[in-house]
Amino acid sequence: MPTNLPPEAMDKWELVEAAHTPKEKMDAMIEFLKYVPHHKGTMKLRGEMKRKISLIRSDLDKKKRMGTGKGGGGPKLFIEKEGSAQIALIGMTNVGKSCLMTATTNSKVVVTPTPFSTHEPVPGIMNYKDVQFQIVEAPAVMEGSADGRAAGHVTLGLARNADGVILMLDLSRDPIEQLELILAELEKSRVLVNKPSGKVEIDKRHAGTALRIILVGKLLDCSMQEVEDLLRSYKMNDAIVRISGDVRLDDVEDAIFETTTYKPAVIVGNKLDLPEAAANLRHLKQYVNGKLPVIAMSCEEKTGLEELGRALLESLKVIRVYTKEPGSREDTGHPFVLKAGATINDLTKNIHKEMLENFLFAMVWAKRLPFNPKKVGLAFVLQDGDIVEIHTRI
Ligand SMILES: Nc1nc2c(ncn2[C@@H]2O[C@H](COP(=O)(O)OP(=O)(O)O)[C@@H](O)[C@H]2O)c(=O)[nH]1
Ligand SMILES: [Mg+2]
Repeated sequence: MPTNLPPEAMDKWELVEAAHTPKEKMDAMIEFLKYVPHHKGTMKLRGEMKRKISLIRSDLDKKKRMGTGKGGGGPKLFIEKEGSAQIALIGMTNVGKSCLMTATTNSKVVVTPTPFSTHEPVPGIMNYKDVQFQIVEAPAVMEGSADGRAAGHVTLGLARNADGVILMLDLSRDPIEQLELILAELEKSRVLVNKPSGKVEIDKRHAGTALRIILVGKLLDCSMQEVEDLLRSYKMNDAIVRISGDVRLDDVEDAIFETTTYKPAVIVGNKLDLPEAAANLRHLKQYVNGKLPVIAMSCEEKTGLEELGRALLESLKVIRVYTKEPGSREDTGHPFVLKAGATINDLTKNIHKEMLENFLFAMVWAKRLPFNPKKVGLAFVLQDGDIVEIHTRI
């Protein structure tokens, strides 16, 4: 549903885009909101703006408190990323999130039958086959989290900021109800776990050039002219806009406000050791119907942990590439974790920029090759488990 904003709102939006500091941005957003009419089509936008305003506000408050030296910073909103990927652990209270943290990571969290005992995000590192996942336990989700209940802005902010999410359910209670509640709260804060059919990317770093729209996909309910008119109405006169897949005019507007983000997700059904759990797991799998991976486990009995590691690796689409010094017989044992589809070029750049300048060739050992090792160039596409030896001029 389109927002159909009045021209005054469009003018105010230009000030949001032009803001230099968080405070300026927050003030401009508050001003902008005054001109956004209340109707069904603007609900999403209003919600998102309020969320952003409250995030900036609590950040500024925290800085102020720390600046004057009075009291401690309040709940931590974001956790510094560590390891190869950050995963937000999301679930209702008492499903076993803290238990999963103690079973898989080095973190010291408290497992208790008391509901809502984890108020702040708690990070821990989980090692899986040489990849380090940073798991962050988020405060429990409940109905109304997206509107800020029970530290909801912390929980959903974490999900938005992470590289992926674990949706954790208690299999001894109705898992479908829990999943629907979590997905509804995530969706209200515009964090989606199912791949969108299309993508709109707006690159605003091209001030001074003309507006360029590159269409590789299909516009479902509008023409190119309408897309251009919409962008210009928000004063986007010098951006590069890439549209791929199936896209609606609504998606273009979403992209202008940077509202929707997509996160890879793994569903975890916990407490498989309890009665009813097996039957509930069957219902859950039927309901999810292969759209997301479902891992069953018992944190208490420590089963299903291996499967979780594998599912995370697959959903995040990362690969492990091992390197070896020329002349050495063994690889270093510490892989580089790269995005699937990465090439020798990406790997070399990752090791050292100078290495790329002096690159001669690489030797690759891989199961899929008929002869090992194979001499390759920068364009060679790597796969999980490949071993590489890079030869340079110096
Ligand atoms: N039977 C069973 N109980 C579990 C399991 N995992 C957690 N629990 C229990 O569920 C309760 C809540 O666990 P906790 O990890 O604190 O949940 P959180 O609120 O999601 O962090 C505790 O009493 C745990 O002992 C499990 O796999 N099986
Ligand atoms: Mg907990």
